Amino acid sequence: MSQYPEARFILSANAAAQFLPDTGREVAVAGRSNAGKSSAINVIVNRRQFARTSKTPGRTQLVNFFELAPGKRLVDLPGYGFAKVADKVRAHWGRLLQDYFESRESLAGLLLVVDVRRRLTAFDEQMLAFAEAVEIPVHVLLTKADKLKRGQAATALLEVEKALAGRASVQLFSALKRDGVEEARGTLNGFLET
Ligand SMILES: Nc1nc2c(ncn2[C@@H]2O[C@H](COP(=O)(O)OP(=O)(O)O)[C@@H](O)[C@H]2O)c(=O)[nH]1
Ligand SMILES: [Mg+2]
Repeated sequence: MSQYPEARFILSANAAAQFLPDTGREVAVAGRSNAGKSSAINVIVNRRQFARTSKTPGRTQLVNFFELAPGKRLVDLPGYGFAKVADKVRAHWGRLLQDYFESRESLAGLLLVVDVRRRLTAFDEQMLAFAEAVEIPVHVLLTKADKLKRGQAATALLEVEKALAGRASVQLFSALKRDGVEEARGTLNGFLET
């Protein structure tokens, strides 16, 4: 059962003019492509349909708005493998994200999805900088934790905690094993409510 039974995809935006009205509260979810963002969103919201939506070709480079409940939104931000994209695409991405972070009064927090095996990348540092500039809290999901042995995962968590140096809270997560889901949901709900 989804705790957001009315959750639905609303629209994809390629420019600030297309963003939804800036009312209520919303939480953004970001992650380098292939980090496991779509899988994390599905498990946290408990709606398989969300995966299909974000796998729609073309939408991975757009800002995707979902309504979880009246006045509460989840926003799936575009991500990519940092080294692979052309400068033009990266410039557009940067502008779109900057417009998003700077314009949204309703933005209450950021969930940053990071592959636990990669630690923090340049992409993640950029997202942390965007969030810091507008003073919103960030929670890092170190996902695919099932791919590491327990001790390795614990070490990764400590290393990332140290690298974050208080800029964000952080937890281990596995969409596959459904580990850390309650903690992630608690953080999402906290961002949407406070
Ligand atoms: N083992 C494992 N694989 C995962 C996990 N989360 C995602 N994946 C896999 O990683 C790949 C990318 O996942 P996806 O959610 O599409 O990543 P996105 O590009 O960030 O949206 C897919 O093959 C997923 O099945 C996880 O927690 N554990
Ligand atoms: Mg995805």
